[in-house]
Amino acid sequence: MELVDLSSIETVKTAIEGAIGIITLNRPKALNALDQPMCLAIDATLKAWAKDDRVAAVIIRGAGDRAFCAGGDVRAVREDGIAWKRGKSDGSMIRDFFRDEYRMNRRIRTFPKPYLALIDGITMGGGVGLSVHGTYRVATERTLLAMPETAIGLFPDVGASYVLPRLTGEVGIYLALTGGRLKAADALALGIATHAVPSGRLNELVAELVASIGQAEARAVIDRVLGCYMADAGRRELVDQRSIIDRCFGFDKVEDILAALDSDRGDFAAVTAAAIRTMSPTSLKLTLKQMRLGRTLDFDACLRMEYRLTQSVLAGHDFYEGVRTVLVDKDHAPKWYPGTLDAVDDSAVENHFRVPLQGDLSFPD
Ligand code: QUE
Repeated sequence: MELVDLSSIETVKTAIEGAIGIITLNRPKALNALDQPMCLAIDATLKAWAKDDRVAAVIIRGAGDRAFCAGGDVRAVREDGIAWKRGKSDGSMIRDFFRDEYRMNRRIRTFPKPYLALIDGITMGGGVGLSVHGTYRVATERTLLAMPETAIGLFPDVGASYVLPRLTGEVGIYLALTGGRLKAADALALGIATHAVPSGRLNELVAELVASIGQAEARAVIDRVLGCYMADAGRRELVDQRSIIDRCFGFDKVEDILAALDSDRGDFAAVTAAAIRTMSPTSLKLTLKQMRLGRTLDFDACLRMEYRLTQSVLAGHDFYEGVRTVLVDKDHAPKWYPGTLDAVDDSAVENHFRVPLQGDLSFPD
């Protein structure tokens, strides 16, 4: 097991100020992308703070001025996967990174004290998992939030199969398939954010919370202080499209969703259909099935389903191509395989949902 002291890694800084435990993601050059040691460190910290009487609440934020957290360190996962396919790695990162990330997501969801994420800047994929399962999500005018995994041959994970299908109407399915980006106003309207505060006031907000939270009544104090910092979140953009989204994304086949979008004359439908057509066909089909199933499953079962999917997706093709085209070569010219929705048959989709050879995700504590 782990021999390093997880409470003191450079990429995750922790401190207790007043009665608040503060976690700072500290990989600003990588937009605070999460790697496995960071997941383990956050998990261990929360496990300790859950029982620590000095800590009445937790704040998590990102270092630097661009991102809260851009996602998982998928570049590193891709490299380990390539080495594994060549017999040059035991593939432990593929098995263990997602396991440890999802266990951390569950730790946040079950954390017994108020947990507040300052989602200032880019908040995508794993960054959504670090925030949306907690008590409070504070957005700013710089928030840009999305689940963009279908663009990298993956699927929305970190509990997205629990959260997205429970959003109003078909908006969550739209976000999952297109990777659509939300700003503060839409995130707030959907309940993905709970508050909107000007980015320039976040340090002041943290200082005021540190000064005013005692051991008891942390929740009431946080509610009151956040209320004082609430700002106008700006214009909602997605509301205007709600009827199109609900009309077009209610189908159980991606082909039917595209047909519905194609039969709509508006710009939004055209732009949306074009965006979907750039995504991995396999990812699109997995994602839609995952979202429909997730609606019926509890949180742990959603994480188990997602873990199963990671193991089969990482044994396949499109994740490697997707990370290559978006993050390595940045040519944005993916060659998906299979290359069309037609060519992805139902049995191939079904197979992705099977229990992997190494077994299901478990939750030891
Ligand atoms: C989809 C994703 C991710 C992504 C882009 C996508 C993702 C992720 C990153 C990312 C971005 C900048 C970095 C970095 C990672 O981009 O999960 O290390 O510096 O982490 O289209 O899922």
